[in-house]
Amino acid sequence: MTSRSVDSAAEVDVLVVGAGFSGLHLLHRLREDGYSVRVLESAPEVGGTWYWNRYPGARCDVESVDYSYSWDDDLQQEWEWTEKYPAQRDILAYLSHVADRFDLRKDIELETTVTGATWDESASRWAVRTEDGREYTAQFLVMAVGCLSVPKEVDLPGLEHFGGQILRTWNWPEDAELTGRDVCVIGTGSTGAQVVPALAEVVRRLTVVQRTPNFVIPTRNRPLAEGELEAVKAEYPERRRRNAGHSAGVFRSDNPKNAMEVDAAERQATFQERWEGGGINFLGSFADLMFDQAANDAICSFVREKIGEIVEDQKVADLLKPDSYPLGAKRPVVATDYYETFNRPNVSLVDVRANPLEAFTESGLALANGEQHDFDTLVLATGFDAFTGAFTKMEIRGRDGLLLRDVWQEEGPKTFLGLSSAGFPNMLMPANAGSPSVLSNMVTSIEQHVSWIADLLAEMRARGLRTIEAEPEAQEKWVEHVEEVAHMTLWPNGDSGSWYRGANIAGKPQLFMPYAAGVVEYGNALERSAKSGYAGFVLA
Ligand code: NA7
Repeated sequence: MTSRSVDSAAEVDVLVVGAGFSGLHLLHRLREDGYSVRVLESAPEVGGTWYWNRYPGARCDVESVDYSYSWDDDLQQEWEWTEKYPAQRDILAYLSHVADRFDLRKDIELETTVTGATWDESASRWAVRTEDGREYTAQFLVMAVGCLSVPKEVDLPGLEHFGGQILRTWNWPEDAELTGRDVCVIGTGSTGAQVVPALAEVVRRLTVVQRTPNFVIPTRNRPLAEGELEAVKAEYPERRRRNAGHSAGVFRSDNPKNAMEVDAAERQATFQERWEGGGINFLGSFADLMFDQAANDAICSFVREKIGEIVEDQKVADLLKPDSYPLGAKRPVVATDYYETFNRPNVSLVDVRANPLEAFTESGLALANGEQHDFDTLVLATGFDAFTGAFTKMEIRGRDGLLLRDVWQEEGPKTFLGLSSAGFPNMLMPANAGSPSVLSNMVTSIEQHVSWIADLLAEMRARGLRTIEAEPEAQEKWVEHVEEVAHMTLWPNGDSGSWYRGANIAGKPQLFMPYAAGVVEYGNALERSAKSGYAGFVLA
């Protein structure tokens, strides 16, 4: 390893791509451990996904006090969250504060887009290239690029004919002004369900284009009550321990009972209580919701009834009711006043499943049955090339010129423990495909990985080892295991088109990418490998 102070920033021990939750934590931890670290970030500010996704209504569905770092007690005691669920601007302010407070900015290069990286066998180092022609070399390349950072290619027929303005939720302009406009939103996933109610309040007319309806759970966000934050702070270490001890990486008071073992009245009362409580806790109504089709059918029926009660026009309500997949198979959406928004006189729903979108015109869009909808602003909330997009976009060449894009586009993201891919030594991938990632509180999963990576690097330094890489056989077994575990649940079922398994993008290899066994089981697998001398990896 080179010494902590490097002569040239172009040569470092660890190069981290991305300055979101993972990148900032990695920089802090590895720098403390004595490595030279450089973080390259394409945005003009830190924050990762929370910098880019600044559309109206953007909010996290994990509680503020849990969607934050646990590794510095002063930080968690000082920071003042104001609402139960954090808005995008609050998370961004928090991450910006972390960057300042721990003096991280001096090792972060903003507005620096990595375009490729090549493994140099003779030097056992990565050579990393940026869009503006800079080059770096590093012993370790850590891809802290996020699971949802590259938008899906927009596949809308004739979009080039549309004459109005087009806004993208994943790169929302700071100065977007939509008051009094006629707006159309395409996409009703987590993003669409958040942006729709926020826009409905300011625009003149809002047309919502829906292809597949989603199950939308009410957030029930609220300001934190007096004393609430102080109470959390008083028991923070215990709270963080409980979070790390729950499969979702955030403590939920899950009901241990199975839905079909209680009578209909108890089932209804339980769903009702959790629906009123709001948020992702609704999924903890019963233990078997993701395992037993009948239990899942029961919670689906409950939500469909709610949609029917909330939405006044029953034709619209029926269109909003999902019926082709289990609740959870497509990422459950948590949003505020989503269904209520369809009662507003300025909002209309256009179903493009029964009546497909034929083409965009100068003034709007035309449907297959000849219907025309006019608007002056189009908002795209069409989703992401999840998990793999950030990797396949770059030219990453491992041993013998092996191109990661070729391997992953053919076979999907094959890794051991989600951390390393055979043929790409010293490239580590925190909280992405092959680990619990999006099925957990991302911050808990990131902390789990950062501490494991820090231990790994310390061990390699102590033993004078230069490289680590997934063993091909262990990798094959891990990918099979991830798939097998997913198939023990209802997650991969139904006609959901879910990005969990690459099904939102035509031609993308379909395999279930996050590890469904959860943070605790996964942590055990990490520990087993580390304790047995990093079994499943080749160290040299
Ligand atoms: P999602 O969940 O992938 O949602 C994208 C939405 O866009 C979804 O409703 C899609 O319908 C719709 N879409 C995409 N392409 C089209 C076309 N061509 N025509 C009509 N509708 C289309 O992305 P989000 O950004 O909402 O959420 C991603 C995650 O980010 C979220 O879960 C959080 O974790 C953060 P479809 O379902 O494919 O029929």
